[in-house]
Amino acid sequence: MQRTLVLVKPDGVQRGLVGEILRRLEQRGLKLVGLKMMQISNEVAARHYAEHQGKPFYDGLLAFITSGPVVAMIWEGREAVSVVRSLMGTTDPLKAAPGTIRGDLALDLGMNLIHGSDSPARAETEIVLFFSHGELHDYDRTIDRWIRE
Ligand code: D4T
Repeated sequence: MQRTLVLVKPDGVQRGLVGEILRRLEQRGLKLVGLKMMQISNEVAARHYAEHQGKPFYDGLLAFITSGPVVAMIWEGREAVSVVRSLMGTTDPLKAAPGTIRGDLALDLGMNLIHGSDSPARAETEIVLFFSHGELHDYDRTIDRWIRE
């Protein structure tokens, strides 16, 4: 079973889209194993977006992600990383397909509502960056027998 980090970014919180985004992930059958509202520190933001350091949009990206509270979540399921990425839509909402979170709810690359880990290896790093072990929940869902064959 795979786990992935999802962030509802500050624009999603401000626009009241936390419930809508959570609903889409939940209804797909993914299992929520961690959830919290938090303000991302400059240090965590810099580690999270280290791959973008030096790019023209880096400073704006850090200012944006630390500008207000986010909702951080860990979702579990088969192929959870790619399932979440496909539900999110492509990075630029203008190019994101209708039916995806970004394709239905966003318009701007710098305000693209949601983050999802982009590989299983990244997911493992990001989960540890955002959550302590005690904040993650192992539990059985009776409904899983109707989601997984
Ligand atoms: P995140 O990491 O936020 O989930 O987005 P993606 O995984 O979909 O895309 P990314 O890492 O390539 O970009 C990170 C973040 O930077 C913003 N961005 C990106 C931007 O403002 N201008 C740009 O030109 C690019 C490429 C949007 C998402």
